[in-house]
This record gives sequence, structure tokens and C-alpha cells, in this order.
Amino acid sequence: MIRLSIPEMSCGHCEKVIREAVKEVDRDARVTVDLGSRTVDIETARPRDDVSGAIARAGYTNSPLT
Ligand SMILES: [Cu+2]
Repeated sequence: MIRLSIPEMSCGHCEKVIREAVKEVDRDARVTVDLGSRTVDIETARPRDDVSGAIARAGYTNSPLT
């Protein structure tokens, strides 16, 4: 599992954009968003950098927590 800190993820719109970015990399990914802690857990077979890069391209700086 990949856990990312995404400091600028602050609302449901952010969550939607991030979910869509992950799904473009892996449509079967399981994405769990915690807006309170601004973290996202992602279950995917794809490399972390692919997922992290897609989220960054969508406009959200992120860093790994695992
Ligand atoms: Cu937002």
C-alpha cells in the first residue's frame, strides 16, 4: 500500500481530482482519502512514482509517508 501526504487536499473537489488522477494510472486502484489528515492510502500494483506523478500533474504536491 502507498500512503501519501497531500497538504493542499482540502475539500471534496480536491478528493475527486486526486481519485481521478489515480484511476488514470490504475483504474482498479483502491483509494482511501482522509481529508482530516490530508493523507491518501492507495492499493495498487503500479509503482509509487507513477501514482505520485499523476497526482502531482493534477496539481497536488505530495510526498510518501510509507
Ligand atoms: Cu479542494
